[in-house]
Amino acid sequence: MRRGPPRLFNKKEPEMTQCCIFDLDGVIVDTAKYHFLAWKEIAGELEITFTEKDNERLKGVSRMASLDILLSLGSLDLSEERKSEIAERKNKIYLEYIMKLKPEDLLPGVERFIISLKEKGVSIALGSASKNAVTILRQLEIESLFDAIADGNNVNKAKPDPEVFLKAASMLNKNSNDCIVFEDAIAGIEAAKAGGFNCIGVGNPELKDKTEYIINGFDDISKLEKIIERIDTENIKEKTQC
Ligand code: B16
Ligand code: MG
Repeated sequence: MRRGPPRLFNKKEPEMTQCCIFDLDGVIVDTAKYHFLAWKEIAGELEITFTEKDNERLKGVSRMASLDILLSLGSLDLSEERKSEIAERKNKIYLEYIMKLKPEDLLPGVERFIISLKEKGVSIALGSASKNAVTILRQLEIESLFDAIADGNNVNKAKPDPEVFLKAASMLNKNSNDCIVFEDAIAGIEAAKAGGFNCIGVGNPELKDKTEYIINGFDDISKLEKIIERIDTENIKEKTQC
């Protein structure tokens, strides 16, 4: 029988967290402001009013689904061909901002936290809706920290479908309940829950209705470790009750 508190991240103990899956925008770097600026420019061209509040609805949502939301704000119905052209143009504008990203743009504490997980033997994956994910990781100089990358290029279904997180877990040969997902968007939390993942909400107090675990950011590693210990304890309880 186990004695004392559970040891964190012990790979020999199957109940322990073995993999952490990170969303990109809003968790590793704030690219939402660049998505907003690019969509705002497109909205102006289409004579649609588009505010920062509207932009909240695009977080975690794929590019084409974001365009559909924008068009619905202006009650516009366009052909698929025209929509592809607009999405491509939006991406060109967005990439101009992205190519200026630097390691200093990483959100506070996240790189140090990922490194501390790796030192404990935890596998690290990306689970992002973005088709630009690898470009962004390269700009931030952290691509080599990731053992697997699931993004808009290797999944078909957008969050809140769990496909992107299931893909990340399967790339690492892990089950959902061996993994913790870090997410800032409601669609992302729903995706993680639908896939049976443990999930920690990052930086958005509105997520408290969606998940019991919320952090402001990655600065407080001891708080993070306490949450992960609670998740591991719950996993142990569940598995020993089966
Ligand atoms: P792209 P995440 C998401 O990133 C963004 O939150 C969302 O606003 C964006 O529409 C989506 O990526 C697709 O991005 O146009 O670069 O393919 O939060 O899933 O990392
Ligand atoms: Mg996000």
